[in-house]
Amino acid sequence: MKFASNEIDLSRVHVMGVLNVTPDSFSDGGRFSEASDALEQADRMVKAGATFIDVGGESTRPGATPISLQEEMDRVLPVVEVLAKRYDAVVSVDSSSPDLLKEAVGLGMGLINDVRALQRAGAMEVAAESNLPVCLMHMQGSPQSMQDAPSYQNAISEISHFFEQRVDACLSMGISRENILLDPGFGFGKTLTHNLMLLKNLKAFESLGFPLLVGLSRKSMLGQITDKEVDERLASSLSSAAIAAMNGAKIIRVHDVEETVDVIKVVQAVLDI
Ligand code: 8Y7
Repeated sequence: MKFASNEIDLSRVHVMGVLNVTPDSFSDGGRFSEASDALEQADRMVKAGATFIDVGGESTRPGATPISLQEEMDRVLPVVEVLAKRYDAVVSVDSSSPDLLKEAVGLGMGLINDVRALQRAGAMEVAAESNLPVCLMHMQGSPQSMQDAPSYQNAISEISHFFEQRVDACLSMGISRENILLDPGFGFGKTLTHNLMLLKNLKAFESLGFPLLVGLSRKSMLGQITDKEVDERLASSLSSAAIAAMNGAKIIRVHDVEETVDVIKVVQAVLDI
């Protein structure tokens, strides 16, 4: 798949490093809110072997207060520009805002990572115009309310149905089939049981024919299982990365890039035999 100037072989498993440029992001506590701190963090992730760096300025943590578009643009765009100039890694942008995404195209963004699956007015048009790959993530509800009472008759089939609908909408807007990735959205309107079922049955989504991206790193489902705080979830994050990669995920979105790269090397070696 071609991400701006970068051709990435998605028959193999890749690591995406999370770069939060949001002051209230739950796991970094805002330590990387300053652009220069963000750049140091990005530097470490690239050197540790991240294929993608996912830059985000809006916290989608359950219950987080929405920020203004101007604030999101001020945080994200300068970082995207510098990273795209400085590194070979693909610069992914975690945003649902069409105006921001439009600006980011010209600054070297390589992937649109939209947790709202291009459902905001104008977002699909920007994605189509950009010719860039887009990750369509499933979420039940909105970040404000999604963890109130997640409910499914059958999570796998409902999420698959959502994917089919969003893919059809994208294709009819002129987004190319070759530019679509899917993500079941761990923790986005899902109970622990839903999340575990999705992780165990990830291959069901693989059969839709699009590469899978997943994010499990430090998420509350891991805290529920291990009874550990967010800064004590490295081992559980790594085990979830290994399971996801064994079950077909091609891009694993994580905070701890160096450790996850080792895990993925082991999984890839097994997959290659
Ligand atoms: C995901 C994500 C977040 C995810 C994709 C967190 C932006 C919450 N999670 N994007 N973003 N998939 N594609 O805990 O699971 O990192 S934010």
